[in-house]
Amino acid sequence: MATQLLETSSSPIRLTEQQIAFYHENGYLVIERVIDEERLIALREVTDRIVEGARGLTQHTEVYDLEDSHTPDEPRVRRIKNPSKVHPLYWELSRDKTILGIVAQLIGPNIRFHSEKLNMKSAGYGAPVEWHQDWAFYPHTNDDILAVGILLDDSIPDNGPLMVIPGSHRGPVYDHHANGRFCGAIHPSCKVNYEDAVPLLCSAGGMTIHHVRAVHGSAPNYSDKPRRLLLFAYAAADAWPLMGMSQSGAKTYEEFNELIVAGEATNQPRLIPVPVRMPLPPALYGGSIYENQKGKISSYFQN
Ligand SMILES: O=C(O)CCC(=O)C(=O)O
Repeated sequence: MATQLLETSSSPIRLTEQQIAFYHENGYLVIERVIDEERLIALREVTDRIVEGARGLTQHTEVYDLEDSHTPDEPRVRRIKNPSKVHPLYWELSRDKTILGIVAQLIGPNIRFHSEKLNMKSAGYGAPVEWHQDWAFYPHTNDDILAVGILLDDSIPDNGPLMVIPGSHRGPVYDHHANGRFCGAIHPSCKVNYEDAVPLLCSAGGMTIHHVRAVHGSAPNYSDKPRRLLLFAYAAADAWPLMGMSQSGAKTYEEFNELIVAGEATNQPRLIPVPVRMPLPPALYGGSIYENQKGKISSYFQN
């Protein structure tokens, strides 16, 4: 696996030719030391405070996706939704020049922010995410789209690291339906080589990248170490969302263009021959991937 040591924060990070080739061949990359210690500590503090805000809640909200075992007295947060709308530290990170500079080397200089979440995977009970392709949730006119994952904690074999199946981004889009509805998890009948999966191990402050078509998932976290992963998805500006602009939260064309975080917008989508399945009819359970996947037929990961 490609784990690389590069310059720290604020300064640009230039990927080597090998790293770029590795990403295109395998559909993922791990880069150590992207954000510095000071920022990491601040992010963890902010995150702890936000989690504490889930005390007293009895159901999911616009901000919190709750573990099934959550209670109002013992808050258990599975995900902070749209973190950049919740705290400016996350917003700054989503527009960070070092991160966008890395993304530009993989999908080009014109970049649109697509979506985001902070998956908590808390020590002892953090929920699994069943195997899936992000592409099944948000197909576009081309697949120059990726998700960056900033590690707030070390990602180690035991704490439910994100796992990717190398090369799967060059394969089919698998069936993510169950009982005639989208469920955000790969159907058990699909032939996927799960035994090839690679855990994206990385120190806190480092970053994972996975291609929008890469098959990925993660096991529950029964260890005593948390694994918080802040995920930002970015698309080439000419990748047009087949499900419409609203998937990125944009109500108008102007709002859609406000999501450009580097380079320029375009009204000329680039079309390439990529396999697509629409995530329709929509999932029975909405709100997050964890809820979507409750519609699945069988589980790969035991919860
Ligand atoms: O947090 C993880 O391990 C998986 C994240 C993911 O794939 C998702 O939330 O869509």
